[in-house]
Amino acid sequence: MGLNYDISEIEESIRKYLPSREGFQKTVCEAMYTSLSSGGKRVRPMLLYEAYRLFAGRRADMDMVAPFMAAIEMIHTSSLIHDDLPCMDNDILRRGKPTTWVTYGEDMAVLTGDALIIEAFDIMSKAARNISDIESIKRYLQAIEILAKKTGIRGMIGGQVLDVEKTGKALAAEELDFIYRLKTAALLEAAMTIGAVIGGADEKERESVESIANSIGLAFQIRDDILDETANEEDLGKTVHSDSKNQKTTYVSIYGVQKSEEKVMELSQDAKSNLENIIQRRRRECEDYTEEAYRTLADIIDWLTVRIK
Ligand code: GRG
Repeated sequence: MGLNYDISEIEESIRKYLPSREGFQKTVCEAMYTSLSSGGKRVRPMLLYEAYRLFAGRRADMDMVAPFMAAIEMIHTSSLIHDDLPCMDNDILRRGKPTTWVTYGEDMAVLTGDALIIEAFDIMSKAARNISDIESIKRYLQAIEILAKKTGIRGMIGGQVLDVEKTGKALAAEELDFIYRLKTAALLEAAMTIGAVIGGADEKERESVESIANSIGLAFQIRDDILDETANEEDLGKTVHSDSKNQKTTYVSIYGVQKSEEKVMELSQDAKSNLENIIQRRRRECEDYTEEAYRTLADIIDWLTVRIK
């Protein structure tokens, strides 16, 4: 099953925030441009935007969230660049192209990843500076805080730390769960909660959205493990069997492909029914509620459940 979603507007808005490719630091600016323009499903900006629309309703305006959509894709891309480095997974193919370190060298790849993270925070803080009403500024600051938390040691980096330390070693179930929640689910949680916060979700709704994104994120990582085991390099656009090559314990290596498929289905089903629960009140009480974002989010969850790349 494919997803009928036009990502061209998302791509266009991300490109708008990239630095110009000139000056003595041109090499890294080019590597930032290349890594961000070379495909990718754009799942995180997509989820961010749809979660925003879910709560903003008819007031939804992409300009309100565009800086965050660009920022989260930059941070995600930085993590892929660093993850592919020889000192991490040592992979040579990503999004159907040679990895950043293969094209630009290890030194430039480290700097490109670093630059993307810093650029993301620059874009978000500038966006906060450009708005005048206090309520929106508060929401923007909360969004920046969420992204910092979900990227750093309490999020993606924290998960990667254990992942790296445990390479080649057996993992306890709680360690595998920790790695998946932090390394992968945290950034999807950031995407959806940032969208919800800027769209005007209250605290309880924000927490529910975070828990839905957590289920989507765990399902996403397990699906990633399945694809690493079963897909071919051409379809996937990245190195396959990377986990076994790097002696990684994964959900698939413990439970097998069949059980992993079932787990993905179960988590996606949970996410969809919890999503249905939280929008009941919106449907009843919010005058400008629109059904479209909910339907699109449900379609995205279905698509991610069976994605082939
Ligand atoms: C530099 C912020 C930063 C972190 C460094 C290397 C690292 C710490 C973390 C690695 C995190 C990581 C790569 C987790 C795996 C998540 C995952 C399944 C990524 C694949 O995402 P897709 O399928 O990729 O959305 P596309 O190419 O479609 O964007």
